[in-house]
Amino acid sequence: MAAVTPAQTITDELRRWIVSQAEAGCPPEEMVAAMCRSGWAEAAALQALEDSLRAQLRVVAAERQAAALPAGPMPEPDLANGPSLLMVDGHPVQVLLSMQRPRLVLFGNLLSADECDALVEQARPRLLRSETVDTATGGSEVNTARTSDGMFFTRGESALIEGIERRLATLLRWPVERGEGLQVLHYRPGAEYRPHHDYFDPEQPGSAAVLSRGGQRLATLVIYLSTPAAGGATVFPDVGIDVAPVKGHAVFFSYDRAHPSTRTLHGGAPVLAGEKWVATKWLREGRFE
Ligand code: PD2
Ligand code: ZN
Repeated sequence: MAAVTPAQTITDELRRWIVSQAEAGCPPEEMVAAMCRSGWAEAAALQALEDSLRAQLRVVAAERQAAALPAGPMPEPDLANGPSLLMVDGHPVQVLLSMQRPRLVLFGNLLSADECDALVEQARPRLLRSETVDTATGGSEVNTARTSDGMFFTRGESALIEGIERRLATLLRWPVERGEGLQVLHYRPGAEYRPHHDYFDPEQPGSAAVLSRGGQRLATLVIYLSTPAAGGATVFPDVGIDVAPVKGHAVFFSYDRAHPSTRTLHGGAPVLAGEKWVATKWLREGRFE
């Protein structure tokens, strides 16, 4: 049995450990005994077990409900015939990996090396410390969970941007007007983006303002504009997937509901050496003006 966190707080890591042990058939008394050996009081360990497993039951119930619901149209590449190469507006894009839950596709050569370099050079003079949406107000704020620099292009603002947006719209079969402007992020060594979901939580008071402009986010495309020497993977902790950043590659993932059951929790692992540049495209339910 793997080691457990030696603390009395129920961290996400501890929750995942409890769920994985339970799924592997470990009896509850063995989990409690392991936690007690790591310094937990027995009553607190029992409570942590109960809370974590109840929360997991709610996730499973929501997943079952979601599976029974007819989904609306979603951004989605045409992989019906299992292609390893897609010709998109005359540009060859490799399909390197496709999985269903989370819905995730890894593309190769989505952008050429020259397109990546040109995007970086157009973004560089406009970079500012990245901000995230303040869930209370809907405004944006500097956040220690995101230590990159970033900027947004306006849709169609240059011939380069317009061409890339057209290619993404064709690839994902989603109109340009239903996409946010491309965001470029720059991570230096040590910079990271801690795990989060990209959809807006409808329960948060600040979400109304962002949802009023184009509706919910349905999908994300993270395009790698550089290959850092080490680190900087885009990680999906719910499913244990680390996508290595490779210049020109892109990871696409979609979420048909604003819920963790989509398994789209993801983050940018710290860059260990070199620099990481990405361009992110978010696709919305409605027109984003
Ligand atoms: O740069 C990344 O790998 C990354 C990770 C998580 C980007 C985003 N999220 C994002 O732009 O939302
Ligand atoms: Zn993200």
